[in-house]
Amino acid sequence: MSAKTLVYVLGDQLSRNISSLKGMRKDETVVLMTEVGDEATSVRHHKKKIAFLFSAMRHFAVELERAGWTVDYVKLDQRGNSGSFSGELKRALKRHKSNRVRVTEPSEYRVLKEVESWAGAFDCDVDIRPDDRFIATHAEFADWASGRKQLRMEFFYREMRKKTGLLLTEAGEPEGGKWNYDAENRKPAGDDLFMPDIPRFPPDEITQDVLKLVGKRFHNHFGDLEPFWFGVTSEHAEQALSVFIAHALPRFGDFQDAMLTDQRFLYHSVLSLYINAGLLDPLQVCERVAEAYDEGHAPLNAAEGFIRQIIGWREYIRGIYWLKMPDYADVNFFEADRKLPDFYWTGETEMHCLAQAITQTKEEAYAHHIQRLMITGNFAMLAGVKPSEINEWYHIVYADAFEWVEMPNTIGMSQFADGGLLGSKPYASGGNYISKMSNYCQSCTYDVKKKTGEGACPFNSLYWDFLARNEDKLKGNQRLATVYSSWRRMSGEKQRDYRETAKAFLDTL
Ligand code: FAD
Ligand code: DLZ
Ligand code: SF4
Repeated sequence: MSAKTLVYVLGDQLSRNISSLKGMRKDETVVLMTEVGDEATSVRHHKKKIAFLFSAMRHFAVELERAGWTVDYVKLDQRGNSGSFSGELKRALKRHKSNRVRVTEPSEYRVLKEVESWAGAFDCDVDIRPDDRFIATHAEFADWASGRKQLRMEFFYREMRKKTGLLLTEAGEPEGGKWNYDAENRKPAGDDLFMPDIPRFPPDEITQDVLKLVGKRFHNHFGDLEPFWFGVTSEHAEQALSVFIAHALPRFGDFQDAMLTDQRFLYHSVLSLYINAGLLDPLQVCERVAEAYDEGHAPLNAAEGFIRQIIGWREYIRGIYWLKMPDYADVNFFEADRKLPDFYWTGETEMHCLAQAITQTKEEAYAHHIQRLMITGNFAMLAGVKPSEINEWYHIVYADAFEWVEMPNTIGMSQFADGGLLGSKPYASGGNYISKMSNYCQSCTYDVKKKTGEGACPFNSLYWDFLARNEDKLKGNQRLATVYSSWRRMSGEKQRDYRETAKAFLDTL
């Protein structure tokens, strides 16, 4: 009998229908899964994220074995574990006397390059399969992008709606007559709203073993390991999806941009970690949401808003990553060079909005989109933090962070470090926006209404200082014409006050 093919399943490929397994015979295949130190420390991931992935990997291996596959699973503390994907492949090829590997294309550029080196390094056949869990292929995105002066998510999203048929009428028109209901998704939340709670899954024996391992090996990584409540199987993830659809989806749209003190999840789904690891299929998630709309359970602004995040933003972000890597990692449009302030690691700051977003990030490995974009991201851009520093922070701190999705969101969307490739203008705001969309300012030491001087909300002066500092680079941007004309109408004295207040604050960082 000839040697078996190794199917290498990576930690974010935990899907039963993963392309590397399609068409394979169980009696001719060994599924290889490995916990390797290099992946946990390529950036020093949040403890909860490592625990989530290791536990989900171990549960997935059991599920595959139950379905009749032979699985060779290498634990992190197993004797002889070399600590890298390549090292573990080399050992497994020898162990199974095999010279054939099949793998679904890695989601990350660095790992793809590693996989591409295997055929030469180990004298074996390497079959890299496309990842068909995404809606657009690399070629489709590149075709769509080629020849366009500007890339904009909205136009790509419409193509994805047409391709999937989601929320389209029988005539092929967008449900309700409009493609996008974003304008209806900006209600600030009142303190008195009833907030659904998200499901929490008590750690079983497998997870408890992983928690011990992670507590020991990665004790000096960022973040709290416990309480650990993430789901770790596709069954858990399905439950989380059902609870979201039943209780939170109907108001997801209205309060998508809202923030409230001590309300960490609001009406968000907290599904990104499951989708990114492969425990939920993104298209099926969207189909369930579209069904909820068809059945009259969720309004159109909620269903469309949610579906747009997945088949619009998530796909668009991935397209940009593969179109622009590896150069994308080094872009720095504003030539920003500030070190990341220490409080990003502790949450210890008088700025209540930042303290809230960072503390919950430390405890949950989660913050919702507006906290990432308009609090931690906005602050870093206004303060002139170096894009690579803030990029690494986002990669470390969130359970859903994989470079392909984290990097364009950070470097492109939140820092505008690509100079407008991904989005049309910087997401910069002063304290006004935060005060309108949250109740954070009510509990802050700073006064959001005060613009300059002692006690003034730092976002106010940083906002104008950022615009003034980068005027040469931004003045041609039509979407900023009004703010720049306000700046120019300000008296010289007022402009000076803003800039001096900003400087005094930045000097304290
Ligand atoms: P919901 O608000 O419930 O949204 C539903 C789903 O839509 C999410 O689960 C996610 O799959 C998808 N989605 C929403 N927005 C985006 C987006 N901009 N890009 C891609 N998918 C999106 N998302 C990640 O998955 N991993 C990251 O590492 C990541 N880093 C980010 C860094 C920054 C600076 C910013 C501004 C955003 C980042 N995002 C990232 C996007 C977004 O913030 C998260 O997907 C979202 O907060 C996850 O929470 P949720 O599941 O409750 O999302
Ligand atoms: C993020 C991560 C971590 C922390 N550990 C592992 C691991 O030990 N084994 C594994 O297969 N995958 C891990 N991952 C996810 C990989 O980094 C992810 O599969 C790649 O980024 C894909 O390119
Ligand atoms: Fe944040 Fe300023 Fe509001 Fe304080 S006053 S919470 S620093 S926006």
